[in-house]
Amino acid sequence: MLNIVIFGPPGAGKGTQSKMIIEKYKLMHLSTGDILRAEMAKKTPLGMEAKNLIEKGDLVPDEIVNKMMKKKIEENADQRGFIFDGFPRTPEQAEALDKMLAEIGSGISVMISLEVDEQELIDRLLKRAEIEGRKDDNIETIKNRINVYNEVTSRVMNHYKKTGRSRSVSGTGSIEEIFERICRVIDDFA
Ligand code: B4P
Repeated sequence: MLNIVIFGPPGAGKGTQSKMIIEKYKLMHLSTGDILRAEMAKKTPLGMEAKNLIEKGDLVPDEIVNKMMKKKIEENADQRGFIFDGFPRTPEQAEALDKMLAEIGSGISVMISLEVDEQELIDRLLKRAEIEGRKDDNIETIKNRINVYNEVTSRVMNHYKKTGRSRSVSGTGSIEEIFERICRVIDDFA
């Protein structure tokens, strides 16, 4: 299997690039943000629990997200591979993901971290707010999401650095240029 973690702060372009990666490499896209927003739209118990946390820019508890992802991985173990977008977001989630993949005889091929400076992240998310109207794309929540990334999520990098399977890519420039940089990394590990 080819299993990729696409990593980076909110607004780095994870979702944008994932859509292009799945087309080229025929992988399954697993975005915890998208799955949680779908649960919120259906007003399921999980969605109702996630709603307040997401709208404040806080993380949904590890046990909820891990359980949700374990189910998706088990149901789709016959895929060519996965792109994990927005997951793992804590070191605990990273360890849980290793176990989930080991259970289906697989593992992470590479973690790609998109590097974008903070002002550019804020500008992108405020622009998206005008287009999509996502409740968590307002300045107060964006700042909290960036803090959560700096305080908690950035520690996930160390997990993959230890295995030698992490690469940083500049996430600034045109979407196509960034995609080319990402493909070069994937082709090295595929
Ligand atoms: P996510 O949905 O993962 O939100 P995100 O970090 O903002 O990334 P997204 O993929 O949407 O944006 P992208 O960078 O592609 O998470 C939302 C919330 O869900 C979290 O805050 C948390 O509460 C919860 N959650 C999710 N996963 C969780 C987990 N594992 N554990 C706990 N809680 C979890 O793009 C942003 C914008 O930039 C877009 O408008 C795009 O068009 C634009 N853009 C992209 N590339 C560009 C470029 N090169 N130039 C200019 N603009 C660009």
